[in-house]
Order: sequence, then structure tokens, then C-alpha cells
Amino acid sequence: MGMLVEGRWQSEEVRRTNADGEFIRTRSPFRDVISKNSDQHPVAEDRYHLFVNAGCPWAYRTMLYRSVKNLAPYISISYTLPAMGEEGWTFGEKGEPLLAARHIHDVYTAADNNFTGRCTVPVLWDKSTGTIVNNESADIIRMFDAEFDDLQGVTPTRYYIPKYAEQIDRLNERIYTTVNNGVYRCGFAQSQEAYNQAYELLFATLDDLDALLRHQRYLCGEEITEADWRLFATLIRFDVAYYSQFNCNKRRISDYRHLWPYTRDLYQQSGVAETVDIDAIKGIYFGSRPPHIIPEGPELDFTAPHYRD
Ligand SMILES: N[C@@H](CCC(=O)N[C@@H](CS)C(=O)NCC(=O)O)C(=O)O
Repeated sequence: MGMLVEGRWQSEEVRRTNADGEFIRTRSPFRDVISKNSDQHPVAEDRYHLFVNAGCPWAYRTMLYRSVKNLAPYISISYTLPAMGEEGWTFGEKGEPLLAARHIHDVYTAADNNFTGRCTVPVLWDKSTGTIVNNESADIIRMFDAEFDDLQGVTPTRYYIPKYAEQIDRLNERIYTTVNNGVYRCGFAQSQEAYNQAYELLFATLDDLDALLRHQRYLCGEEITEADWRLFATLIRFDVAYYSQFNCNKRRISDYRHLWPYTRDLYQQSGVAETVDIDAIKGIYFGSRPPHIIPEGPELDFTAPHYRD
């Protein structure tokens, strides 16, 4: 995938690995926040917009929070086509309705016409100031979790639960490194050593989480927290894409005694199933790489009873 250089798209593939063949993820450049007390980006109805690709696990986190936190009436959304094109993520011929953008890079140059960097999803856009608030999913879900309660007039469920904050942070760190990003470290490794190491760490974490979930319903106990949703974004894609396309093939999630019913348990929570788009997941991982063949399977039933309550 290419990138913008001083506001111009350059299609040449940008190197993603270091000298040891390890996959390196770049940092997100837009890190402002929406908050009740902000002059720049205050909480307001119909002011913010998300640009996402429903196949992408990072963008998916924000789609999931928008749904489970009931924020759809306040935050509008545009979806790119799942597969990457010559100019990165694209909205197709007609473009998307908010900015008439045809590509995600048009959203970045609309915010900064001299922008240099990768054009990633998700993007959280402020319609009033005409700029990008933030393009880091970890920040965006925290805002969605905490900042919009007043607007809704109710106190919805919190997922970054203060009493579990330390535990969530610890889980997030290991799960991000070895699972969320770990599958990419397997899939994009450019050396056998880098792949082997990522693979070992990935399955060591999955095995430990499976053991943990034997004793408790969710990662921190009996309540769903941010750590569960962040893990779920990868688990729901695992058997469909990472197992085969990223060579994460020691075990499928559906082979795990506890992780598999746990995945179904989260899938069956209110507001979740409608955010899971299996065709988009296949589209992003298989449609973006030659030979662009979309597999028929696997057959997975996320609606089967989970027996975890
Ligand atoms: N740190 C970002 C990462 C987002 C990200 O890497 N998104 C991928 C799609 S799955 C992307 O847009 N990649 C395009 C690129 O790297 O140029 C986040 O979590 O929000």
C-alpha cells in the first residue's frame, strides 16, 4: 500500500518491516480528543463522523463501540470497499456522501492538504471544523466509552471500568502485542525467525487466555470490559482469515474449548452481530492480495448456544 507525500498519493509499496524482517506498525498522527470540556472538539449531536473499512480489526473496534454504546444516532459513518485498490482504501466510483471522497487519502488531504504519511482507517472526523480528530482506534473507543453519556441522558454500560483499569491495561498490552498485532506479525513477517517468534507468542497467549476463561466468563471476571472487545475484534476474524492467510495455523479459535464459546458469547451480546461483516473480512484479507480469490468457507456458527451464563 502506498502513502501520501506532501499531499500527493504515491502508489509504491512502503516498506513495513525492519532489517530483521519483523512487521512494524506506524504510529497514528492525529491524536486530539472529543470531550465535554473541549473548545476544539466538544461533545455534540451529529457533529462527528467515522470513516471505516468493516473488514479492518482496528476500524472494527470503533464500529463495535458505536453500536454497543448506542451512538449510531449521534455519529455518522462511511464504509470503504473492503479490498485495497491502487490508491489505498477506496469508496468506489461515486465516492462517499459526506466529503465526496473517493479514497481515504482524500479525507486526509481534506484535513491537511500537505499531509505526509500512511492513510489508515479508522478516521474520526469533525464535521464542524472540517478536520480529523483522531485516527487511533484505541483512543476513539475510550472517547466513545466515556464522553457521550450526557448526550444520551442515561448511564450506559462502561467498558473501561475503573476498578479493573490496571487489569485491562495489562491484558491490553499483552493481547495487542501478541494477538491483535501478533497475527499481522505472523502474516507480514519477512524472515522465518520473525514469523516463528510471532507464532509462538500468539499461541502462548491464546492458550493462556483459554485457560483463564475456563474459570471466568470474561477476561476480568463476570463483566465485559474493553479488554474483551479488543480481543473479540481479532477472534472473530481468526478462523475466517488469519488461520489461512496469515499462517496462524496451529489451532483455530473453534478448536479451543473456552475461547470458542467465549467468542460466541460476545457475538451474541446486543448490538454486536450486526457489526460483523464476514464478506468484508474475507474481502480485506483475500481481496487485497493476489490472486484475489475469496474462499467460500469456513462454516462457522456464531449463533450456536455458548452455555457461559
Ligand atoms: N493504529 C491504528 C492502525 C490502523 C491500521 O493499521 N489500519 C489498517 C487497516 S486494517 C490500514 O488502514 N492500513 C493502511 C496502511 O497501513 O497504509 C489504529 O488502531 O487505529
